[in-house]
Order: sequence, then C-alpha cells, then structure tokens
Amino acid sequence: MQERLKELQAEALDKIAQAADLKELNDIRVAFLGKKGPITEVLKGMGKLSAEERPKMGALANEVRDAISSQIEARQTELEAAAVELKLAAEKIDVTLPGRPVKAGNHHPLTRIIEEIEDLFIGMGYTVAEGPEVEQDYYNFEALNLPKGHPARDMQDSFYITEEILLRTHTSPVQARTMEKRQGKGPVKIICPGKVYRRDNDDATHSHQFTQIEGLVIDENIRLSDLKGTLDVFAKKMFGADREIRLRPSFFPFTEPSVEMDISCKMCGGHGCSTCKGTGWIEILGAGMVHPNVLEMAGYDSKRYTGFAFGMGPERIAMLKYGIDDIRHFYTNDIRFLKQFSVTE
Ligand code: FA5
Repeated sequence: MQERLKELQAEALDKIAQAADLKELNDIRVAFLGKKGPITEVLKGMGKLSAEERPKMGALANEVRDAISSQIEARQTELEAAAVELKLAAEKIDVTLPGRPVKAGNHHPLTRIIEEIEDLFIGMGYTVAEGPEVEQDYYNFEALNLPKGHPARDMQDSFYITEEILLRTHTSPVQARTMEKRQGKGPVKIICPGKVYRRDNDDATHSHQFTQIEGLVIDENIRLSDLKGTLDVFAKKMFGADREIRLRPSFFPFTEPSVEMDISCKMCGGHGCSTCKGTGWIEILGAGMVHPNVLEMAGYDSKRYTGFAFGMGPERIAMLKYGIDDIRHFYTNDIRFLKQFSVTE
C-alpha cells in the first residue's frame, strides 16, 4: 500500500508539471484527489491493516495528498501568471502609430458663404435679425409700399397659402418687422439672412427656393453715398479688389432711389457665357434709400430719419466667388460637388 501511494504521488507530480493550462490542471486534481480517485481507493483498503500500521498509513496518505495539493496550487499560480502575460502581450497598444483620420461632416457651401457675409457685416457693427418664412401679406408687401393690386407685386411671383399668408418672397419683411418693433426710434443697423420662395422657373441662375441676406441702416443723415461705400467695401472684401463692380439705376417700391449691383462674370471673364446669359455681368443685389412711405408706415419721422437697405442673393455670390456655373448644384446634393468645399479632406 505504501508503494502504491508513492507511485501515485510520483505519477501525479509528473502530470502536474506537464499540465499546459488551468483546465488540464483541474482535471488532474479531480482524477487524483476526487472521491472516486485512486488515493481514496487505496484508503478504503486500510480496514484490512493492523492497528499498528493503520495510523502510519493514514499519515502517509495525508502526506501524499498534501504534496499533490500544494504542487497543484504552485502550478496554478504559474499558469495564471502565464495567462496574464499572454493577454497583456495580445492587447498591447502601440501608441506611436499614426492615428486613423476621422471623416467629419462639413458645412454646406451656402452655409459657409452666409456665415462669411454675416462676419463681414458684424465686423462693420451690424447685428443679425430673423423673421418668419411663412409671412403675412402685410409685411411681405403692404408695409413695403406695395398695396394690394400694385403692379410691382408681379416682380416677385408668390406662393400663397391663404389670401393673407404666403411664403415670403424676399427677406425685406424683416425690415418692416424690425422698424415696427423699434417704434420710430433710431439708429437701426441689421442684417437678416434666410430662405425665400418664388414661383420662378429654375435655370442656371434662378431657383424657386433660394436665400437672401437683407441689410437695413436707419439713422439721422444717412445718405446714398453711405450705401455706395458700404457695398463697395463688401464687394472688395468678398471678391477681391480686382473684380469689376457696377451699380445700375433700378426700381423697388420700397426704396427711392433704387439701384442694382452687378459683378463681372468669373466664368467668362466678362466676355459673355451661358451663366451670365451673354451679358458678362451677374446681378447679386438690389438696394436703395428706404422710401419715406415705408419709414412713415413703421412710425418713423421721415424728415428726421433716413436709411438705406439692400437685399443680396448668397447663391449668386457663391457662384461668382467660386466659379460655379449652375445654381442647381447647391440643391442636388451631389457629394462630388459638396466635397470640393470640404475643409477636412
Ligand atoms: C429683392 O428681393 C429686394 N427685396 C431686394 C432689396 C432689398 C432691394 C432692400 C432694395 C432694398 P430682387 O428680386 O432683385 O430684389 O432679389 C435680390 C437678389 O436675390 C438678386 O439680386 C439675386 O441675387 C437674388 N435672386 C433673385 N431671384 C432669385 C432666384 N430666383 N434665384 C436665385 N437668386 C435670386
């Protein structure tokens, strides 16, 4: 029996030393020390021993069991440490590798141009005002010296929702709303960016939905030369000092006198092409001195206060600045077009 116990100890220690992982080690524990294991079997035969031999054999069996247990524990510690090493090696991060580029979205070119124009005017002391896109006929037309039935209403073909409500055809109603809020008090110096809607036929320079930025300045002693100077600074900052600019006399019922501003076409260098319809020029804004009727309707004393206003089309400005040949590119969301204005790729 003594020999059998020694044999089992040697066999177990050998297998423990060779155990490759924690599962194998546990199988060995169960095989040698479990209830159905060989050591238990040997101990079951102790009843046949003499009273003298029994305690000696019991002590030896305990020794063998302890030796196997402590060896299993030691091997378990070794195997656990090796497993941690392996995991650490597999999860090692090389912090010196270059980062993967993140694909970020970009602002739409129109948003960028609107923000650029806003910054330019904010730099000249203007604040930004906003108004509703679904507008009352009163603010869109009547308060701007365009009573019902006025022929100049045809200049801006409108989308009516009811007889009194329409999609605004320009950003000028924000002028009327701002003046009304100020209750006849100056000075006023605002720009108003936003979407506008007209029943225009879509072509290279016209869209039925587009954006405008309105400007309004009211104070004592505001003159046409102030408007001219402001538009000149704007155009030079936007397009560069070398681009040609012209002001033409025009007509708007809410300004008197009225002008329109054209910029030489970048696509053809002013020689005439399909973008500028052969004229060499593209109109970017309408402007003028605020009509005394408009000032009076909003509660201003037109003998004391004068003002200028302008309304520009950011799409046309972006086309001229970047050489874009068709306004429809802004709305068709062709990723190849939009990517050209990306700041991250
Ligand atoms: C107006 O809308 C006036 N409210 C502008 C104004 C404001 C005049 C204040 C005087 C004082 P007009 O219809 O010309 O004017 O439009 C102004 C600008 O909007 C044009 O110069 C052009 O740049 C742009 N625009 C007009 N129609 C379209 C269109 N269908 N598609 C794209 N841009 C357009």
